[in-house]
Amino acid sequence: MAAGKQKWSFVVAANRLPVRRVWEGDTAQWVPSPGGLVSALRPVMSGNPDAVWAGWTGVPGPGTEPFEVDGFQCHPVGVSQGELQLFYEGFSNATLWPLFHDALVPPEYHRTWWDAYRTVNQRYAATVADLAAPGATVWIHDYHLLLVPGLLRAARPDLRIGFFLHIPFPARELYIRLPWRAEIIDGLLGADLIGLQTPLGADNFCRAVNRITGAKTTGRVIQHNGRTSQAGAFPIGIDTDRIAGLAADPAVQARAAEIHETLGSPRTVLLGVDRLDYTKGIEVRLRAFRELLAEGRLSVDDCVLVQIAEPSRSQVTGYAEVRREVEQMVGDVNGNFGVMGRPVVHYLHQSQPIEELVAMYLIADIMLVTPLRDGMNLVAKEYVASRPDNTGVLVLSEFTGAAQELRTAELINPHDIESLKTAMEAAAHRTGADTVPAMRAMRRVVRSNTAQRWAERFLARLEACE
Ligand code: GDG
Repeated sequence: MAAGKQKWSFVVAANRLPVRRVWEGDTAQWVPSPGGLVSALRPVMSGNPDAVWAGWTGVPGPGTEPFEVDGFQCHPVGVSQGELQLFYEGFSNATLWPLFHDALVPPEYHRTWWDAYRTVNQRYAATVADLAAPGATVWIHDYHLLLVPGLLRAARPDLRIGFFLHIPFPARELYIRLPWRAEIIDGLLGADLIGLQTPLGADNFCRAVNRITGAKTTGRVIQHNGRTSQAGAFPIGIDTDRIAGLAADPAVQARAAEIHETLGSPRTVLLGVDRLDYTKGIEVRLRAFRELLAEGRLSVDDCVLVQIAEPSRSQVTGYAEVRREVEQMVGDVNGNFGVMGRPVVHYLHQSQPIEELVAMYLIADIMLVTPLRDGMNLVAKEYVASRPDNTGVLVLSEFTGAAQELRTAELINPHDIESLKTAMEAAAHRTGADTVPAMRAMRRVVRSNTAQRWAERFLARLEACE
């Protein structure tokens, strides 16, 4: 059978395929993308002759022929340059992303963006409808594809459809600002199971459904239009073995020692690792650090802050501004407190290989995870998984999904700078041994809820849906 005509009993749809294009000289090849979703789905997808992944390649243009990478069957969905601006940068990242993150920047509502969003969602739904075998299981991911479950249900009532939202679902009062709130709820209710990162996300979703459709929801079971859907909390994990394996790798440990020396072998290393995004609270931690230095509560003689800010969505409203703000603050701290040849903040606006990130996790005495809002935050979990000696302090925002699980972190409210400063100062004065019980408890959590377990739990619940 030609690959394009094959029908599959398990179909995943996400904005991006699980691969990225890597160039070596003039030749390009596809390699598996790093990241939680790819690791989570590897056991059920890689080498499975009945599973296919539909998504965009990352290169604008029409969909190309299906291909295989590392055992993943990939079915490209085309997204044009114009759609990229309206559907991806526009509706997905300048309407839904800010609205679902508590409107930290004002969401923009444009009918042309919505039209493109609907068109691209229709294309995904048609692609999946064509790929799925009778009675197949389909798992759709994230805020780019909120309409797909409903469109797919209309075309293929025989399918078992799951949906997982990686970002928060906002409070009903915020959600109802969306001009297309009813269409989106209808889209999601095409799924048998709607997974959210946290119980709060699941409850917010049910309240929005109730307000918009009048549907009865009992214990997160929703009856609507003669169908039953369920919502549930499925906190995502990381590939713990992979991260722990890197942390135990002698080459990564040697690199960690090298970085520590390059930084001037400070007594305390504070670290932030984030996509450069206004939700991540990067400027909040820099401000707290600056004030602690100014007040003499931390000293440049023994403290260094490293901030990795992976470039992200530079074309989208709000991102250039947060970059300017962060970089201004880095310049300000270094200008005021740095010593010749020894900056106090080391800032990299560059993507780093995962080995380099783990080397940094290994030398970080204090990990700063201070988002104003975050669905989960995998960096917090990666840090914990990279601490085999059970030391280190995780300063963690209450407004992350991870805070629901990592209860022994130093939980802070990023809007309350004094509480953040107190937590950072206290962390800097703790000895390694003091930090062991809290870290050990977090390591148990991260080990028990891996990305693979998350996928198993979601899929088991989906299979159990009536
Ligand atoms: C969304 C939700 C949810 C970061 N910099 C580099 C790099 N990273 C990797 C980290 C981590 C991942 O990217 C970031 O994951 P987060 O969870 O922290 O954040 P989002 O990208 O916003 O992810 C979030 C997640 O989906 C999963 O459901 O937790 O709430 O917003 O794995 O290590 N990786 C590499 N170089 C970098 O410079 N290789």
